[in-house]
Amino acid sequence: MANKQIEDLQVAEDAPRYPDVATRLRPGTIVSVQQDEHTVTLTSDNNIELNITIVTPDILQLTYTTEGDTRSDFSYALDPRFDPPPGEYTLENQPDHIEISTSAVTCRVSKEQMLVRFYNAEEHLLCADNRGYYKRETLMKGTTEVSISQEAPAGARYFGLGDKAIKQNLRGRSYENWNTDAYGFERGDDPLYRSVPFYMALHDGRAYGIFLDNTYRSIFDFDSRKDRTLTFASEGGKMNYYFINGPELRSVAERYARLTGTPELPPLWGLGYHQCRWSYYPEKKVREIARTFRDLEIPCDAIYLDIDYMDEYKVFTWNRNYFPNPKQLIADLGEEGFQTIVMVDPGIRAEKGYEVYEDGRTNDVFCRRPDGELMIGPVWPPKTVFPDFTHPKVREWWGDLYDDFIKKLNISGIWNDMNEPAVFEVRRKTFPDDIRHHFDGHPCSHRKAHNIYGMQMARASLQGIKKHAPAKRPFLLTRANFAGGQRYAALWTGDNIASWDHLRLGHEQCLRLSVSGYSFCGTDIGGFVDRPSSELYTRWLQLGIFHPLFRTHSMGYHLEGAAAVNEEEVEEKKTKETLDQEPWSFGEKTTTIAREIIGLRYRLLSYLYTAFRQYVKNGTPILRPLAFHDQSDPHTLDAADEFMFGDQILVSPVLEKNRKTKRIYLPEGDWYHFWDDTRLAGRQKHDINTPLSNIPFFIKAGTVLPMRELMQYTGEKDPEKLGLLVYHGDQPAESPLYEDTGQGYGYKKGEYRHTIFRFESNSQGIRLSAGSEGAYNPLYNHIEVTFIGLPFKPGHCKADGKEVAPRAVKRHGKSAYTVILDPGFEKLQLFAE
Ligand code: MIG
Repeated sequence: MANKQIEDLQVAEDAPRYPDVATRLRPGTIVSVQQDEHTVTLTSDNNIELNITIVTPDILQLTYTTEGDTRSDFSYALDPRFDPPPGEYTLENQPDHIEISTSAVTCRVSKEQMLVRFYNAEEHLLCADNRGYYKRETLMKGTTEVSISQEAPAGARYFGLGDKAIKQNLRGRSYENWNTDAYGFERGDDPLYRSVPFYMALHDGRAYGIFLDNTYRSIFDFDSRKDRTLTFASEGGKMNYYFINGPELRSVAERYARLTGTPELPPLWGLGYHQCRWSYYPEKKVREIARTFRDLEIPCDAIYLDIDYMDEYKVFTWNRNYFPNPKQLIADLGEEGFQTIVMVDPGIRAEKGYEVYEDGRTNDVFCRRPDGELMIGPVWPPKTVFPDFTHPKVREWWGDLYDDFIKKLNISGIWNDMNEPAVFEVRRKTFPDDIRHHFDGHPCSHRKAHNIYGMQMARASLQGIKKHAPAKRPFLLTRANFAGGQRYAALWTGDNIASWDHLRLGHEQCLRLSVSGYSFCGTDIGGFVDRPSSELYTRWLQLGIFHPLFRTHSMGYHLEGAAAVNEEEVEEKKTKETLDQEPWSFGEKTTTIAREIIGLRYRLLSYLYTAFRQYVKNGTPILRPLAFHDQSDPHTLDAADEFMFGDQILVSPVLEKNRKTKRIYLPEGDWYHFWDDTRLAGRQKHDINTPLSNIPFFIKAGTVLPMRELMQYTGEKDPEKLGLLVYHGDQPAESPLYEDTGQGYGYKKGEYRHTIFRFESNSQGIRLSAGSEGAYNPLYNHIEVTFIGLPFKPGHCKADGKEVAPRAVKRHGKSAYTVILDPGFEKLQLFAE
């Protein structure tokens, strides 16, 4: 019920006045029910309207409006390409409630107070309002809160919410979504760089998700007061949320990712190893780093130029002392197989005569204060203006700035930083609330646009890169982002620290991001702030193999977030210690291990690429906590370290110092220890050794694991062979393999090959078949199949009707067998002797 704090005041001459007056609204009784093809509209006696829209049978959208709400269904988060058939629904008007049902869910709304409950098709209650919808507005500020309070039943667990730096289960605390430059953040710090107002709940073995599509600062409280209440709230706008049905955690994550979109396939080199540093300069240094990778035979595909390549931090310029001929440098690096990625910040130096600034003024692209003045603030340059990326014309203008970079200089990748947007000197670290934004034709203040500023910057950058190099697959990295921004760019978790806890945090954050729609993520390997020990660096690099973005980065001599560094201080520091963080900077032993680790990533690239394609197509998170593998097994819920990398690899990284052994949990199925081929039973714990030389990971029995040929960079040469490791299992199993040229868009015209390997076994032998579709012919000329864990000694072997001879080989002191096959083989049978 509407409850005005101050009501029925007699306006007398001496009527009291107040600094502000608040109105609190809760729904009264439903007095009208209307329906059209996909939406039911319920209206209460105090004029609150609840619209329930059937998006798909598994996804319902709920929006609440009150008098004064300007209606707009505009959303940056939703993927415009997501256009599924909504499916049918039925509506029942019962004495005390309204019931809306699809084939998968029922949404029941009580007539008193409009309380909402969701049930599955078997009528199990999944999710229920306790106090339901609430809105607070004040005379001076307008809407200050829209929220929904639901029950948080005992035992329910909560996942998702983007990049929060805590363990998986969100329960017991509240979190804020407000993009923040969080240099040197620590465990539990909140908010961080990005906002993904989406979470998944798991209760009684059933999962569902809630996505709050509202860009204002939002608060998610997962029973922080221990009163079994979950509240999600925004500081403005409309209550607009999606209920996403499961029952598997995995399918909730997939549905969310399809609703908000996935990126295109990256270039294959984007999944290679990347080396970064704040900053490699001058040019000689960049060449030396590149050369060293090749000399030491440590694979690497990309090298980054951080802000020091610019002239006085002016975006789209070069410091000609450090980089006299960028075109030549980039071409030479390209010759050696290095892609160059450069940083571009949103802040533009406000300086007469600087072309980008002048041109931006002419085109009126910069953010303004309510009274029309430009928003000027300090970032790297002392006076900086900022494009309003929420304007389509500004995005186009911005995209065109990349013309020279992409076309003339042949830069392969762009790195967008500081787009929270970050502002120096003020404690608030960003724009004032009242800065104006276009918001694609829905003008608003920064309160509404803040959280999507970085996302729209990434969108503008991507648009420009693609426009100016339409034949190439783009590579873009961004720091800030919002739900749906995974469509535009990869991201890294920001300015972390070289500590053991940060290694664990990075692991937790990447899992969390991945199940929140954001698979293309990684951390600054080794830590951005401070220097890791050789052991910490090694363990971090090992975890990095299994993060889609695989990049070492560090701040080097840039002290404590200082702006331009004093050269003398740097020189002094250099003589005292080295802060280098290249794979060879930690002594010979570590260099050897690093070479092996990075090499392994390159051999696993076909597997990762296949998982990436599955993510692009179906929204399947590449990284998943074990609960997403088998939520019916309570042990998976507590497995903090173990995670799935794709469908068939389980990883248990070493996240602690000096660990010689580790107790791990394996879920249902049988698993092979990658490093010694022992077969381990699932649904139990195992003690394993954890030598520094490798990271424990396990392959599901029945898997056909593709192993790419080792190369120094992804496009070094045409591979001669593809390896297939066949891990024997008792159950039939399928393994996908996706292949294409790794670059360009030929795959969209059918130039790809998607193969499903089927593995079956019985007491007489095994059968392996391959079914492919697509017009691409892989470049290798043979396949080397290795059978691991055979429970019998092989006798004869037939491939597509022809006899082939298995060769016995020793692997990790155990016997395995290999056969050589044609790339197009369809059926192989291996009989027991
Ligand atoms: O305030 O460009 O997170 O990766 O090296 C520091 C310099 C600005 C922050 C990024 C970091 C980058 C650094 N930038």
